[in-house]
Amino acid sequence: MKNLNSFKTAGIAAFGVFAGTGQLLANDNQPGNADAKKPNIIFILADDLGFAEIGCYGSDRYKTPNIDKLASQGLRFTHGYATPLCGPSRATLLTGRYAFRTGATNQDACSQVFTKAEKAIPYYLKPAGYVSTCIGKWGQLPDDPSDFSFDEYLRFFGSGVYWTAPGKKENYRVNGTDLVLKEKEYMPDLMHKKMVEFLTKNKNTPFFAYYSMSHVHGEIKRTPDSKPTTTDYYDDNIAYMDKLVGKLRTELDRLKLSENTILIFFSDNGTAAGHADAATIGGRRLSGQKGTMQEGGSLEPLIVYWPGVTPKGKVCNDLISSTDFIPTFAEITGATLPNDVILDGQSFNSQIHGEKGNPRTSLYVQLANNYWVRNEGWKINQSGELFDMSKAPFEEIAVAADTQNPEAIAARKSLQAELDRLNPKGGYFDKGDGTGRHANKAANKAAKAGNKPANKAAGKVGKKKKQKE
Ligand SMILES: [Ca+2]
Repeated sequence: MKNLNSFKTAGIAAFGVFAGTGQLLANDNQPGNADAKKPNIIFILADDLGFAEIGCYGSDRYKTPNIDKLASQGLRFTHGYATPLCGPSRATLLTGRYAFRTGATNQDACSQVFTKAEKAIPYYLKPAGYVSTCIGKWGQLPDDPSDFSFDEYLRFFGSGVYWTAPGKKENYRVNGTDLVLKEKEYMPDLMHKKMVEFLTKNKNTPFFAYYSMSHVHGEIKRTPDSKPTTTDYYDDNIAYMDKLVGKLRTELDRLKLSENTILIFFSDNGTAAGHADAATIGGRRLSGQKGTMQEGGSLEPLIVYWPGVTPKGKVCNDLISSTDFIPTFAEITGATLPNDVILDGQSFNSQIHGEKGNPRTSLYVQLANNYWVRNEGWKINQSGELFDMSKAPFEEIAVAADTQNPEAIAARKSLQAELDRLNPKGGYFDKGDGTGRHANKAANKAAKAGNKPANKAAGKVGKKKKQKE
């Protein structure tokens, strides 16, 4: 575990090494115990929140006491990965399938190619007796959460919705009814209220809640707690997000739901460019940021707390992909997964139970036609470029094509074999502008008019209106 050793030598206490105990913890909620009440799952998904913006991950600047507490009680992962941009990330996470299979290769493709023919997490949990809700962001994805098997929802449109304003009313939708956010109403507080309603109504039924936060996606605005003298609202937004996690836990306690509820905290992609330099650990920022193919784009905070099950305050360095949630949830809930659909994840239920399990040996991430596979120490991309990850997540060192290092040669061979096995080129080909943001409709239109292949025309198109991410 070369890269993990580097964490230790860097003196970052946040990166402890978790040695699996192999001990099966006694708990009535063990999967397979037919007499046990099935656990609830609350999946908190922050937006654009990076790895280096959480206290327990070693953030120099930001304080997140409630999320840190969750980690100190539960299990904290140091190698949890998502797709580096909002829409494609959510499509991958919710379906458990890579973009070359679903077509969700860029933001626009998420609404144009990715369809409700793809099945999302609640589709699999429903037959296992779970009711589900989606609260918050559904931006970039097509249709409504109800089209992806959520029983109920509150969704807003776009990203980073906080306040309505006279010149810019914020719309949202609750179970098919369109509403307008009132003046002085704060969307994150409204979402919290909706979550409490859902928990109260379903306290006696196993539930899955996808809590898709507005924080900390831009445009960053003041929070209800911001002081009149505050000038940096970003710090306030991270603090408010953390406060909402604490408020949720207070409500779970009040409703006596805490003991049988699995709380998961994750983010959809790394820190946005404007905030990446401030997101440091031990004075160093991560390589890359949101929208890039470096660690700063995809490495996320991932914390799982299941009272009585997750080992207390442990750290797990196994590679975890956002595609892994579906098989993990299936194992926990007893849900059946189909044989005729390729799901890319693998369960980490064993690690959640404090066992060694069968950790991933490699992990895949894709955005547009850029992709990579990495293992503990090395990473290879779509062009066959190899990177030494021993100094990741801060540095990714390019390895010369003619390297004679036997470790590098072996890594190149095994990682390339994994890419060949996945065969991304055999699936959907991204026809966007290469950034993962745009489908570049203008280029496609021009290509059609000029009878040229869209991919060749794409390079000749000028600046397009920037879409909200
Ligand atoms: Ca995002």
